[in-house]
Amino acid sequence: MGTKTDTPVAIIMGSQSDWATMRHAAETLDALGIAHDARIVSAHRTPDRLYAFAKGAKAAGFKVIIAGAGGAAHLPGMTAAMTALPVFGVPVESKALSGQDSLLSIVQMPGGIPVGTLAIGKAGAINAALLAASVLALGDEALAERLDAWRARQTASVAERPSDEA
Ligand code: RP5
Repeated sequence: MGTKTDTPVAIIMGSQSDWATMRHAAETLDALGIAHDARIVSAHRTPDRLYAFAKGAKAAGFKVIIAGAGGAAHLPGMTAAMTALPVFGVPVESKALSGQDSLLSIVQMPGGIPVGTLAIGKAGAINAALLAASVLALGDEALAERLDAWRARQTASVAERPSDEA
């Protein structure tokens, strides 16, 4: 990994096919004004790329890593094995097992190597971004205010009663 970046969040995913899910993390970070860099890094198909990324992520300036993968989803755990940066894992919904394989692969880490595991699919991708924002907001008061405002808008958007039109 080359020059240092001011981009605090790396979004990595095992395949182009994961982007349909992981773009929700990117969009949520955009809404909060958090710079991010999205990359395809496969634990199985590009192991050397994974090694270079994970070993160099902290020195490159990243502060949080969001890692999405499906099926035999080793990407978040292998990344966490090679960096002490916080890693949030997003189980991508697989065709064969609806993402239950992804979820169990990501969540069942051995004690000592943590991956903060989110829900399967879009909700997990959104929440990974929000967790990344919460971590970064600890040292960034302006971001903390944007996050509070985002949550207040969400609260305000919930109607008191259901509508037939919705
Ligand atoms: C995993 O295999 C990827 O994270 C993806 O979710 C899954 C399927 O990949 P493709 O066959 O669509 O490239 O490594």
